[in-house]
Amino acid sequence: MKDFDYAAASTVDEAVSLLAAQGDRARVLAGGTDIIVQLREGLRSADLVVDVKKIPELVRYEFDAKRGLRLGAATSCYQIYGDEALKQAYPALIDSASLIGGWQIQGRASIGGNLCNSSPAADSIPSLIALAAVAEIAGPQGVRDVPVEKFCTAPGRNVLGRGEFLVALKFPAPVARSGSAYLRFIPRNEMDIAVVGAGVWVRLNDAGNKIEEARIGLAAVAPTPLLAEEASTWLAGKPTDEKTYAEAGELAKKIATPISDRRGPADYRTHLVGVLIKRALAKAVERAGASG
Ligand SMILES: Cc1cc2nc3c(=O)[nH]c(=O)nc-3n(C[C@@H](O)[C@@H](O)[C@H](O)COP(=O)(O)OP(=O)(O)OC[C@H]3O[C@@H](n4cnc5c(N)ncnc54)[C@H](O)[C@@H]3O)c2cc1C
Repeated sequence: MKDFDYAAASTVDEAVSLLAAQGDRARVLAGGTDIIVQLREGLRSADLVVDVKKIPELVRYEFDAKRGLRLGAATSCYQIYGDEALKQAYPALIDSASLIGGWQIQGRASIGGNLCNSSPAADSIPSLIALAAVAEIAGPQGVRDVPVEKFCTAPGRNVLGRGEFLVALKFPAPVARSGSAYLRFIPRNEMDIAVVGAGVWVRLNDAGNKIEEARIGLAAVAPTPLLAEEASTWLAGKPTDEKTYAEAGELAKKIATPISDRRGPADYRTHLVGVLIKRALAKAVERAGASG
């Protein structure tokens, strides 16, 4: 591994100054489960690595049922998945946090790092998209917000500019009769990269027999994770039944442009989009408390 300098920022401003001074020769370090591997294997290089875990607001989260969730970008998966209130409010997020790597990885890996690594197959991103999370970014020009579905721009690339870094992910407050779920397909039971990942959020009518609103996020079917807009909009007003879920899956397949690789050929991945959306919708609807 090539030598690099290490600095631990203790404030957001300090991190911005350190990052801005080094430009694209600086890298942020959160849990290190991607970046350390990438630096060691020469997939990325850096002259300076800026550790953001000493910035208090990066490693904590605040949840209020009326205001929503503010998740510090370097908060590790293990910090959130034991929280019953979060499990109730944002089950898709907890589904994702619980299956990233194994326990050892979850002790280090952050949801913010998973987003900033910007892999097309990242397991948290479909859930973040489905839950309408917004990325709060700090930089030399101040703070800006970017919806997660607009964050990734290409495999391993995102909207972060010189001196910018992710401070927090902000989630809207949970609403009544809503539910969410994340499912992925992998050839093994665990510790594998998603062949396809699907995150779903739904809000039901008072009777619990129709979907009023929905959002679907997809991973591993395009160069970046996607919001399946047409399928999401189409679901509004539809009954909570298998036919609806299957049709939404068919619509979402239209935006899938997967590659073929050793984990699966493109047509298989496209087929999986339909299967996973159907199952994730059924789970999200059940969690939302559907009737009948
Ligand atoms: C054995 C193993 C199994 C894994 N299994 C899975 C899996 O099942 N599913 C899955 O999705 N992933 C998996 N991963 C990858 C997963 O651990 C990472 O994507 C993790 O979530 C990244 O978080 P981190 O805190 O470790 O980030 P780091 O490695 O510290 O950083 C990741 C990237 O994001 C940048 N970055 C981090 N934080 C910020 C920030 N706040 N602002 C700006 N840039 C930032 C870094 O510079 C780096 O480029 C696995 C990794 C390993 C080693």
